[in-house]
Amino acid sequence: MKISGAEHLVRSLTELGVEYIFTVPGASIDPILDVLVDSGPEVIVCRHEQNAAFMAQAWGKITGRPGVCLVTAGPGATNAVTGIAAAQAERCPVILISGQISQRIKFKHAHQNIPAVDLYKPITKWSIEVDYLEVLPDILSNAFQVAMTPHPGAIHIAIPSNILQEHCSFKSISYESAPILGTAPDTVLSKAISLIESAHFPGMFIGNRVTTHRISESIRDFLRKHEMPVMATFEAAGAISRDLINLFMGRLGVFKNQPGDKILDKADVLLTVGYDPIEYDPVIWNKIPERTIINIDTVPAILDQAFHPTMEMIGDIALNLDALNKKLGTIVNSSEFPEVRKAFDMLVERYQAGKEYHDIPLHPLRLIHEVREYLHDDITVICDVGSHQYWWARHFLCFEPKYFLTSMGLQTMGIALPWAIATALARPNKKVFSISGDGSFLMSSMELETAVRLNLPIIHMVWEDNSYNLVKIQQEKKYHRKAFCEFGPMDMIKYAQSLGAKAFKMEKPEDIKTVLDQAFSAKGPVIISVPINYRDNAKIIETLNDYS
Ligand SMILES: Cc1ncc(C[n+]2csc(CCOP(=O)(O)OP(=O)(O)O)c2C)c(N)n1
Repeated sequence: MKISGAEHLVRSLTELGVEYIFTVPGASIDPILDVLVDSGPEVIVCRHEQNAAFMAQAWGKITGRPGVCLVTAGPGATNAVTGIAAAQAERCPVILISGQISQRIKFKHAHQNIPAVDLYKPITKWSIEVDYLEVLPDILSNAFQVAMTPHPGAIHIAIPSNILQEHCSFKSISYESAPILGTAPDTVLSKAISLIESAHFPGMFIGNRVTTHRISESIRDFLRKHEMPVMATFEAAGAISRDLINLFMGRLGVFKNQPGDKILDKADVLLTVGYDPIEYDPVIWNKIPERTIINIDTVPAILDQAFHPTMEMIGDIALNLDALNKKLGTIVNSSEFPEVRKAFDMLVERYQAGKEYHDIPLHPLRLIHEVREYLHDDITVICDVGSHQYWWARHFLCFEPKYFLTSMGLQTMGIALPWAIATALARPNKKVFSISGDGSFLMSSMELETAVRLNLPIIHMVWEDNSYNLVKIQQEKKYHRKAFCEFGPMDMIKYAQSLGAKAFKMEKPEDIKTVLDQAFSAKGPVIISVPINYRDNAKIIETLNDYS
């Protein structure tokens, strides 16, 4: 039986296991939407294509299967750019399907005609237009394969309107999973073992590619047997479990000023595991590029003057760690060195100090401390981009992979609420806790209506200071004055309520527990509006020597 191009697409996506399509409608994709009324993945109607793409990104990040975003030709395709660039930068499998004008009029300066394939080429792994309906299922299966093959990333498929209307018989190709990788050869393993066994100060630096349960478990097993200090990037949150907290030197990124940065400088043999330089440029953190670096990853590192590993173990990260774990003999236990204990004590002290801040407006560390004590480990915490991100990413302890999410690749504002929505869908019946600054929130806050419509259990906290603070503090450091970083106040409570959400104000330490109780017992999305005390924000960007 012959079916239309739109039906082909929906059937292929269904057979590929797609559960949700994040979309904003448009005439060029309405044949697809019409088919989706009767069958196929559940459609999530979004309020901006950028957010639809962010949702698809978070779906890909959490599930490991591509998130699918469907946008209309022209403005729909241009609006999705930031979300797709973020997915590509942060190695999340995503498939963007865009409508396209009919092939017959592509040569013309026609309505909503943009070179979408060219637009997406530099920011995706693969950007292609479907020229023949017969190959649409083939293109989709390949798109799944390319999106999921290391390094995962974004795919763009443009489908001209005439192809959606054509008919032919349907034949799909299934695609189950990314290729299974193996361990490095024995010679490589032996070399790594001899380097680690002769280390005077072994250390480990983990990056965003370690946040699967399997890899995290291998890291944990390795560290239980071979103790050494471990530093993490922001997106590597959760890989280290509670029982190994003693070895954990905190999360690092962009500004080299954390206790863990000092330990990173000390290691003479450094194991970099699933590390992606996009999160923390080695030019900043690696002032001693000639030291021994053993890079354990799925594909070889991009080399530069500051990061050219002595050797690499390429393949399945977990299997390579397991192989090392098994064969490694006695090594120096650098986790007991005084400088390591000092760095650890500083982190503990900083965390414990949280409860001593009695400021009104509330101090970031007080909030983070109380929220950590309040939340169960199975609640995903998602943080937007700005000064608030550095407070949370550095200080919020998380012990499960992919339960603290933030954007450190593209580091784009506005991700928190869309990611929270996708997370609530990916982890049904679990509350999601997300945080934005007032600048980031307003970049995607229209999706609060989406969250309300879907009745999702999201508690979203907004830190309000009426400024783009992270930019402001850097200007003040560089130029001794601020430039164009302030904006006006708004009534966050009324705004949230106007979109149908519940909203609470949190102003003083005594409010914290009460408001969290109210927010967590409410049904559907909740906004917590927090006037924030940013008196200590200059410390976020101080240099390493500014503290002892
Ligand atoms: C889409 C986007 N635009 C601009 C920036 C540059 N930028 C980084 S942080 C920031 C300020 C964020 O403000 P807010 O969300 O209020 O957080 P705060 O820094 O005040 O905690 C800006 C403008 C960015 N990262 N992403």
